[in-house]
Formats: sequence, structure tokens, C-alpha cells
Amino acid sequence: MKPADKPSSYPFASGGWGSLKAVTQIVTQEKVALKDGPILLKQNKPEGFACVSCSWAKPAHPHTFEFCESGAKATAWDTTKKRITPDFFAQHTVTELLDWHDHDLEEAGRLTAPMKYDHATDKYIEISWEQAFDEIGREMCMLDPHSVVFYTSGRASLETAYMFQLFARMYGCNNLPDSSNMCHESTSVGLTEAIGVGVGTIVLDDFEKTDLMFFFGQNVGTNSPRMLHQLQDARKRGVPIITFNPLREPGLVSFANPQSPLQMLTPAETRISTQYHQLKTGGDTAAILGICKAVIEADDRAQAEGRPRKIDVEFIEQHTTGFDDFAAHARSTEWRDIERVSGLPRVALLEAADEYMHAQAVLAHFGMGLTQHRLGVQNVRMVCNLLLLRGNIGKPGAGPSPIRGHSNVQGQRTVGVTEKPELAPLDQLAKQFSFEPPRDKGMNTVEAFEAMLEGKVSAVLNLGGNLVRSVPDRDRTEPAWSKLQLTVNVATKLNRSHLVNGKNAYLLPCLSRIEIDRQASGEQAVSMEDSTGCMHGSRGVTEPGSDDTRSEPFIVAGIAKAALGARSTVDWDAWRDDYAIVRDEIATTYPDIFHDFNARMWQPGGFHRPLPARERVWKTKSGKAGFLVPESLGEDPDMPETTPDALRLMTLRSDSQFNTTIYSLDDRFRGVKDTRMVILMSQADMAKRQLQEGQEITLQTLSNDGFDRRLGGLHVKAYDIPEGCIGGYFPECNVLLPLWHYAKESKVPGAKSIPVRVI
Ligand SMILES: Nc1nc2c(c(=O)[nH]1)N[C@H]1C(S)=C(S)[C@@H](COP(=O)(O)OP(=O)(O)OC[C@H]3O[C@@H](n4cnc5c(=O)[nH]c(N)nc54)[C@H](O)[C@@H]3O)O[C@H]1N2
Ligand SMILES: Nc1nc2c(c(=O)[nH]1)N[C@H]1C(S)=C(S)[C@@H](COP(=O)(O)OP(=O)(O)OC[C@H]3O[C@@H](n4cnc5c(=O)[nH]c(N)nc54)[C@H](O)[C@@H]3O)O[C@H]1N2
Ligand SMILES: [Mo]
Repeated sequence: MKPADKPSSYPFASGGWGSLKAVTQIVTQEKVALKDGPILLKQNKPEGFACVSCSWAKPAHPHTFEFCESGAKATAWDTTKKRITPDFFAQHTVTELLDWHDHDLEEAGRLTAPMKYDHATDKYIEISWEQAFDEIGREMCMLDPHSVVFYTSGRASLETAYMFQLFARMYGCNNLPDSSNMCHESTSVGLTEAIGVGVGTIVLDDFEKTDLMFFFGQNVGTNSPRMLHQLQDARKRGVPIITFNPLREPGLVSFANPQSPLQMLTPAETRISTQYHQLKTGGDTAAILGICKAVIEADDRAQAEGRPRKIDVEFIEQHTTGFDDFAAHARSTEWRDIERVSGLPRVALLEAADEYMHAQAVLAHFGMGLTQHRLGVQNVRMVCNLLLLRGNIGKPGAGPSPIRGHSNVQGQRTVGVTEKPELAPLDQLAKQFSFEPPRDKGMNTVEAFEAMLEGKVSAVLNLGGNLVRSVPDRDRTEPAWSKLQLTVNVATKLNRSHLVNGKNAYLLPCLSRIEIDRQASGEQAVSMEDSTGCMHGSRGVTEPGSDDTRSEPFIVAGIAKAALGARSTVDWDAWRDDYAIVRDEIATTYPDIFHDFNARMWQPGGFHRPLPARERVWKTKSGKAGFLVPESLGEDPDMPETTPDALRLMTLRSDSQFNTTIYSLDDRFRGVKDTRMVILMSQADMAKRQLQEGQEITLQTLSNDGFDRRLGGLHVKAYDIPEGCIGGYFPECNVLLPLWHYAKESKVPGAKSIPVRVI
């Protein structure tokens, strides 16, 4: 283990002057007028808009500047003065645009008018909204509902998401995959099994009550930077933070608050992690088992010597099942196996265990480093095991804290966007809207693409997102799109998914959440749920970028009305005109969570959904929280341990991207400039392969399924990363990720452990 205060490749703390410079750059690049500066001040404020970037919690008493570098970039990206008009499409064929870089497509500006693809000229041409809805509706009437996929990226509001799922079910399917299928679905499955709720159990207050935090595989400085404020405050109180991450991410090492002049002007910065363990990718189950083993064995000794116990015996007896089996498993697992798989020495895990045993209230934050593995669900269960050992669920300052991605990805699930019928209140929907919802399981994201490859999908409706780029196996899946009968994309900006079209293809431009949404009943607001299960209202503040963009609820209502016709009992026009009516319907479907929705959404700090596990009520089959014996220490069944030159590739985000949206080609924190075609590799692996810094390489996926997946034009960068593990960027590396390389129980693609070799 290395001292936690020395980042290896970036000499500055995250935040600070670098952060301010990056914000200034993008605001200039996007020509966001200076008079619009106050936009940022309305971000995450009670009467303002919820940031379109990440889903981190919004405090009741926000800072004057309740935004961060990432949020400022996302806002500038949406409020850009650049426009894509029908003229743009007259000038460029779709084939020509296919050669454009992801960055350049979005950088061309906001979409302004509804367009339809014309095969004869290979161009998009303008179409009226009425005609677009009509044609899409007519086309949908001719398709088998089971062959139609309704995808949501996690940005759409609770209102839109509720309308979208109802539309899909009235149409006749549960094919409602969303971005969480590639993201925190391992969390939803793992936590539901373990503690009976699929989301984190913590709220912002817990940061003031905790006395230790763990960080597993989440890169806070880049992906949820507003959370650094809570971390900084906790560190000032002396709360230790123990991090497990193969890379030394600067944001997890230290933080200079760019909104605190004192910290900006002096080199003083807050050290974030007090212990930093650079484990191997996929090594978390082993590492956590090591900590649990140390705690259990210390407890055995304490018990034998009559000293106070190290585990919370009363909690375990009263609230859990499976402890004895788990403890036996931990005792019998050999340290040498734990060390081999985790890549960490025993002493490092003992040190983490020691700190853990001294803490009375512990938070465990985690992200894609845990969930995007073949054993991603097991990783999440291991976090629960660790917390349950000392009663760290359902008490102040303690609990599992999955850090969600998209700003409303958690909320979409809450209001019914799910392919799993058992998770949707189908009986209630049937009663409320007098129809018979389909009861068969729908397709998640991976299943939708498996079906697409088999020719079983006829249409995809994308409410945001960029699936051509974000799903695995790009070389296999991209050609499948052109065989579809219908593709409909609702989007703010142009991306590659809009260029890989079905026989009938429509591109429908929507308002960004930052823009004022005027409907017949007046200006509308929407709402979302953050990572801590808290609902907030959000009101647009800027004039729409074009007169011809429409809100997402408007578009969903328009298509639903056209596709369902007299079959639907919903007055889609009324819903479109007044979203308060939609919220009332949501409240009727989910009274426990959303009663008095219209009034409560404006409460300062929002309102929380009830979380039974927070109250130590366990909605599991046994009525208790469950320990799980891991089925394997972490060995990836797709990783040929016997192939001597095998490497595990993790696909990462830079600070200059939001998923497939690439703001610029730099990765300031990792010292990468002007390119994303980079592979981070240890000196040892470079030496073994006789590779020099900057040398161009090709990676090939190790698999026996007959497909040759390879990606060339990558440049080696020497990096502080464990031997045998390498890092590259998402989405560029998605060609290397096989569609079948996913977490068994959740089908989240294993994007953090792709078996590859250098050829
Ligand atoms: N600026 C910005 N913000 C974002 C996004 C964005 O693209 N840009 N995306 C949003 C979305 S949708 C999401 S889901 C979140 C994603 O946010 P994160 O969960 O932070 O996801 P990643 O950046 O993919 O990677 C997380 C970290 O996991 C580490 N890691 C990789 N493999 C392992 C492993 O096996 N074990 C451990 N312990 N660590 C590992 C990596 O080094 C990296 O630091 O961020 C959201 N916020
Ligand atoms: N290899 C690899 N693959 C991954 C990941 C990884 O770490 N590695 N991460 C996975 C994760 S965590 C996620 S969440 C997915 C994300 O996958 P997606 O949901 O497919 O992709 P995004 O990049 O979030 O979507 C970007 C597009 O959404 C549109 N958009 C932006 N704002 C709005 C809006 O307000 N409304 C509408 N309708 N459209 C809007 C814009 O046109 C933009 O181009 O990717 C996954 N894929
Ligand atoms: Mo995500």
C-alpha cells in the first residue's frame, strides 16, 4: 500500500484552479453568453432546475454554487448557442455524418426540428410533428408488440418515465430496458436479495453522523463531484475514508474546493482517502472477504478471551440469516487466495479491518467498479455482508450507498420503467386505467440486443441515449439496427445512434430540462429522484433553443395517442397540457411514496421515499437481511487465467465526457491530452511485452465464439495500475466487450473486466 496523499500521475487535487479553467473553457466553446452566467446559480436550487449531469443528492440548504465542474459542463453543453437546423441535414448525407467523431456530432449543436430519414437521398428531411406522430403510430399498429423495445436513458423525468412505461404496457409489452441495465442493475438485484430494497438506504444527514466511509470502485471527483463537499466536511471532522480502486484517482486522493477562496489561494487541500488500496480489477469480493475474515477472526479471539465482541451479535441474531455459513466460509478461505485474487497484501486488509472495527457507523459507497463485472451482483452482496457484520444498516450514519449515474435513473425504476413485471404495480395499473397489462417478462438491454441479432426486434423507441455506442459488441450490434422496421430517437443532440437507421427512422428534438417548458396550462415543472431516494421538483430557466422542439411528455403523449388510438383510456392531451395531472396519477399508483406529490415536490430538500431497510424492516423472502456465501473469490469465468498474456481491460470515463457525450478529448486528471485512444498499462506489463511509452498497439478480446474482436490505434501510457490490469475509455473500447460477458443475475455488461491481449 502507498501513502494516500501522493497521487501518482496528477500533481494537483481535484477541484481547484484546474476545475475553474475547464468550466471557463467549455462555457466559451459553447458560446454560452455571459449574461447567462446566473443559469449556474439556479442549478440544484429549490426553484431552479435539477442538474442534468449526475444524480447526487441536492441539499435542502444548498451552497451558493451548488454545481461542480461536470454539472457546469453539462449545462453549457445543453445551453449552447449552436444549432442543427434542417439546413444542416440538407448539407450532409447520413453516410457522410457516420465519419464524424462522437464529439463533433454533438458539438454541432442542439437539434431544432423533427426529421425523418429519406433513404433515396440518404438525408434527414423535415417533417411536421403531427405527421411524425401519425406515421410512427400507424407503423407501430402493424408490428408485434413483443418485438418493440422502449429504451430510456436515465435523464427523463418521473412524469415522462411514468407515461412511457404506461404507453409500453398499453401497447402490449414489458420491453422497458433502461440505462440502469448497463449500470447499477447489479445493485438493484443484489440489494433486493440482501436487504429487501433495490436502492441505497442512506440520506445526506448520514454524512454528519458517520465515523467511517468505504469507497469501492466509484470515481467521485469525475463522476459525482458535488459529493466531494460532503466528503470534505466529513474529513474535517476526522472521519477516515478507505478506498479500494485499481487506479489512484485524484478525486479520491485529495480535493481543493474551487468554491472556497481560501482553499483556492493556498495549497491546502483536503486529503480524501486515509487508506488507498490499489486492488486488482475484479478483486473486490476477495478484498471484502479478507476484511470480513479479519473481523470474524478478531471476534473469535475476543470471545475466547472474554473481551467485548467485534461483531454486532444482537443485530446479527435479531435481523439476519446465513451468518454461520458465511463466517465459516470466511474462516476457511486461505489468506494466500485472498491475496492472489485481490492483489493486496494481508496486512493492508488487516489495517482496513482494524479501522472498521473501531467505527460505530459506517457508510459504503460504490459504483461501476463493483457492478460491471461477471460477479457484479456478488460484489454488491459482499458490501452488504461487510456492513451487516457490525450492524451498519438501518442506523444513523451507516448503510450501503450506491452512487447512481444519470440524474433520474433511480426514479425511472421507481415509477415503473422495468422489464420485470413483478417489479411493476400491474394490478394497480390495470385498475387505474382499465386495461390488461402484459404479464410476461420483457427484455432488458442485453436481451434486446440478443433478440435484435436474432432478427426478433422490429422497432426501437429511444427516449434519449446512444445505444449504438453504449452497448457491448459494437461491430456485431451496429449492423443489426438497419434491419429494423422502425427507429425513433427522442434527443437533444445528434449522436451516432441517429445515423444507424431502420427502414423508417425519425429524429425528434426535445427540450432540455434547463429550458422553460410552456404547455396549454402554463409553464410546467418536472421531478426526479436522486441517489438518496429523495424526490425534487425542477423548473426550466432558459428560453428553448428553438420554437420547434417539444418537451418529452409532449412527444411521448403524441406517439402514445397515435399508436394506441381508441384502445387507450388515458387522455394523453390533458396529460401533455398539465403535468400536475400525471403526478396525481403517479400518486394514485404509488401512494406510499408519492402522496401529495404536487405539493411536496417543492419542499426544500425534496421528499424521501420510504426505505424499509432504513428502519430495519426487511422486505426479503425470509423477512431478515441475508448474509451471502460468495460462490467464487472473484475469478471471472470468461478470463482464461491460463493464457499467460491475458489482461483485464476496464473501460473508464474521463472528466471530459458524460457517457457517450464527449466534451473534449482530454482527461485532465489522468494526464491524457487530445486523444482517447489510450491504454493505461503498468511498467511491468509494458516491459513484459517490450512496449514503449506511446507505442501503438492493437487489443484483441480473448474468446472462443468465432468472432474476432479487435481495436487498433491505441497508444500505451505507462500508469500506476496493478499488473495484469489495463484501462481504456468507454465508449471507444466497446467493440472489445462481448455481449455475453455480463453479470449473471443482472445482465450488466462486464465492462470493467474484458479479457484481452495485445497483438
Ligand atoms: N462527468 C461525468 N459524470 C458522470 C458520468 C460521466 O460519464 N461523466 N456518467 C454517469 C453515469 S451514467 C454513471 S453510472 C456514473 C459512473 O461513475 P463511476 O461509478 O465512478 O464509474 P466509472 O468512471 O466507469 O468507474 C469507476 C471507478 O471504478 C474503478 N474500477 C474499475 N474496476 C474496478 C474494480 O474491479 N474494483 C474497484 N474497486 N474499482 C474498479 C475505476 O478505476 C474507476 O475509478 O457517473 C455518472 N456521472
Ligand atoms: N464499455 C462500457 N460501456 C458502458 C459503460 C462503461 O462504463 N463501459 N457504462 C454504461 C452506463 S453506466 C450507462 S448509464 C450507459 C449509458 O448509455 P446511454 O443511455 O445509451 O447513453 P448516454 O451517453 O447517456 O446518452 C447520450 C445521449 O442522450 C441524449 N440526451 C441528452 N439529454 C437528453 C434529454 O434531456 N432528453 C433526451 N430525450 N435525450 C437526451 C443526447 O442526444 C445524447 O447524445 O452506458 C453503458 N455502457
Ligand atoms: Mo450509468
